[in-house]
Amino acid sequence: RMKVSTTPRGSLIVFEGCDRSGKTTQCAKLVESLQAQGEEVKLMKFPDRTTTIGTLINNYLQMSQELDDRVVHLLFSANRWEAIESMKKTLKAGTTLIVDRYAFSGIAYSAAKGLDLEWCRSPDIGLIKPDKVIYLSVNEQIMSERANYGNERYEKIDFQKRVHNIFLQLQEPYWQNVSADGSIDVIHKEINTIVSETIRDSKVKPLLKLWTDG
Ligand code: T5A
Ligand code: NA
Repeated sequence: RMKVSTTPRGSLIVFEGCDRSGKTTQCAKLVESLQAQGEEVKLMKFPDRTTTIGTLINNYLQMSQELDDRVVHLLFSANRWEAIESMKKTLKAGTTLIVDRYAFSGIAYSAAKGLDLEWCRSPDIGLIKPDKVIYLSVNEQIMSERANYGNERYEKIDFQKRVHNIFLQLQEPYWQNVSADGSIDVIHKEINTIVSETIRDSKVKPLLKLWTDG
């Protein structure tokens, strides 16, 4: 007889948003509070600049290298695919993944440069489908106040507005918009509630493929 694994799986929780919306800040606080609640949890971020592909992406973002828009788009996608087996393993072992950016950033930033949205989506079809996407949305006023952007390639207000508008077109039923205008702690509490529910609900659900299943 086949032995059926009974370990409840972990959840895939993705954070998306424009630059400086507070994703990294909120991911770190969330991981801390989930660990305090006794959850098995691991933090990841895309781009993962530590791999060979990630190094190419980093050079591009820091303007030390020019690449064709399509090339860099495919590199961002490949940087997710190279992580997929390890993500699957982690989730199946019961560990929740908190992921700072995913395929939706891939589409939003490339389409904001003028590439066709459906072309941008195709290389990421079949990645693991998130159980929840938390979209941190910042209003224009706050965005310009936090606009002491660094020197990376996409850190300009008008470009960020285009990115935000494309993110809005990508929303699906498993997305949750969270206003990122308030204090770090207020935003954290709202996120904590959403994520605790998601972890509870996804334990017995199968892992699905993004833009392929359901
Ligand atoms: N990209 C990414 C693509 O083009 N394609 C892709 O497929 C992917 C995955 C790098 C770039 O790559 C693009 C998108 C990006 O342009 P990155 O490495 O995630 O992506 O970018 P980072 O520079 O690391 O992060 P962000 O600029 O997106 O910032 P965060 O993480 O949203 O914001 P955070 O938490 O670092 O906060 C920014 C500042 O605001 C303060 C923080 O203290 C910090 O100083 N802050 C707040 N201040 C007031 N009130 C609050 N509530 C605050 N929350 C945070
Ligand atoms: Na970040």
